[in-house]
This record gives sequence, structure tokens and C-alpha cells, in this order.
Amino acid sequence: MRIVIIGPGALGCLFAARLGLGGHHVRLLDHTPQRAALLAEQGVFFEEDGMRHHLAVPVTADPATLADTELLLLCVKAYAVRDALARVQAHWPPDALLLAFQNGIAHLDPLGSLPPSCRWGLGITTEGANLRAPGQVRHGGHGVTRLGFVEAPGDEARQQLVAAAAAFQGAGLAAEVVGDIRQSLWQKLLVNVGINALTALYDCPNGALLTIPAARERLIAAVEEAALIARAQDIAIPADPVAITLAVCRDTAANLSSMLQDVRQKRRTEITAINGAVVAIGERLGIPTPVNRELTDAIQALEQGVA
Ligand code: KPL
Repeated sequence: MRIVIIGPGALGCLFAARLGLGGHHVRLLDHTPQRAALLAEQGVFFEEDGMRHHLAVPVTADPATLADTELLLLCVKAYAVRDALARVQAHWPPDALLLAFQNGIAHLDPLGSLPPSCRWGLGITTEGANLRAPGQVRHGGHGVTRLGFVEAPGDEARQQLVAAAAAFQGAGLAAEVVGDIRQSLWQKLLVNVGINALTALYDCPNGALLTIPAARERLIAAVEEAALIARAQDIAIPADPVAITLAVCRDTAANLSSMLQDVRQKRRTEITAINGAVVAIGERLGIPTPVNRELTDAIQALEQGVA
């Protein structure tokens, strides 16, 4: 399959490495010409289960080279989706399928504004990927990737999704096609709502939220608020999302959440796509979400260096 991965971050490089090793024709598209040149020269270094691999992957910053692509994997941060789509839209290969892999739910708006000729779906993954340096990625834990559409797809799109899942599976990445991707999206969102901001605020690994009483209390309250918002929109979520979030804290106890990593590296976070998105929907529905608002404000203050 001819695949272009947009965004050479941790997940983009993991997919490039696995799908490249799986025999697919993979290219990376970056928005920064300097980094694209560096990655094109050095390739992707991939570490998994104690083994190191090196792959030469074509990397470009020119979206005009998308022409003959069958599958686009959008792996940029949530806040970069709008710009990334604007760059690729004019070069969208006819009949190509784009799958968007972002945390949170903020990417649904820019994706929903695409013209009908641009075919897209969502990917939700629990694969762990850590970027050590540009183009140097470690597979931090095997997970599952769920692929699906928000709107009922046509036959051709459905077949493309099945082919994409098969490409993932053939490349050693567990993948499945799901009927209601919004359900998977919200399940992941609820976990991120409970863990990401709090680990960044307490500057601690995921597991520590279980042992700091005030953090645990805020985690429970934030997830319960978000669950109310999901149910108010008739989104099917698990019966006990708090228990699931606490279990993720246990299972990923030593992991540093993506938001903690962003805060430590002084990078912009995905807070508006996670807790901030819950607050925004709550406002629209008239449902108060004070804990999510407080977490959003606190992370935004950290981002601006005032906390
Ligand atoms: O998805 C995650 C993240 O860090 O963004 C969790 C599940 C919280 C794991 O760290």
C-alpha cells in the first residue's frame, strides 16, 4: 500500500517504521523543511522489544508529492490539524482515505469541514511511542488500533478501511475496524481527561495519581463530569469510566503522560482538545464542568509560564 504519514512525531515515526518494515511504500510529510531534510538524510531509528532497526524513509515538506497515495495517516498534534489539512487539501489524491490519530475531540471540527471529496475516518490507538530525538522512536508498549468512520461510509470507503486495518495487522500492529468510532474516541478521551492534566500539574507519573488523595479525588470528579457530557450526547461509554481510568493509572504506572512530557519540554499541550473540549460542550449543553474548567485554566497558566 502507498502510505503517507503526516507528522513525524512519536506516533508518526512508529507507524512509518512498522508499516515500512511490513513491506509498504511509506513516506513522511513534515511541515518543517529543515527537519524533513534531516530525517530524509538520517532515516528513522526504531527500537522495539530490545531490537534496533534503521529504515531509510523518504521525507518531504512538499504536499504536492502526495499524488499517488492510497492512505494518509494524520499524526500531528490536535492543535495542528487545521493547518495540516489546509496544506494537504489542495493535493488530496483522488479516492485516498485519510485516518486521523489525535487525542481528544477537537479535531472533529476541522475534519468535519472538509469537502465531501476528501474521504476521512478516525484512528484510536493505545500503542505506546516515545520519541527520543527527531526520527528516533521507541515502541513503548504494544496496544490496539481501532479504525472507523463518524458517518456511515459508502462501500468503497468501507473496503479502504478494511484494507488499512489489514495493512496494520500485516505490519505487526493489532488493528480492528469498529462500527461506532465515537465510542472508542470518548473512551480514550475519558481516560485522558482523568490522567493527562493532573499528571502535568502534580508533575508525576500516571501511577502516582492513585496515591495522592487530592489528585485521585480530582481525577474521579473530572471523569464523572466528562461521562455526564458523553451520556447527554447519547454516546455509549463504559458503565464505570472512573474504574477504567484508575486501571489505566495502574497499568501505565511508570509512564509519563503525553501532557506531562509536553509541559516538561515547554511545548504547547493538548489541553483544549481534552479537558477544554469537555468544558466547551458542557457550556453548549448547559451542564457545569467546574473541575475540567479548573484543570484547563491551570494547564493554560502553566503553558504561559505564570503558574
Ligand atoms: O494516552 C495517554 C497519554 O499519556 O496521552 C495515557 C493513556 C494517559 C498514557 O499515558
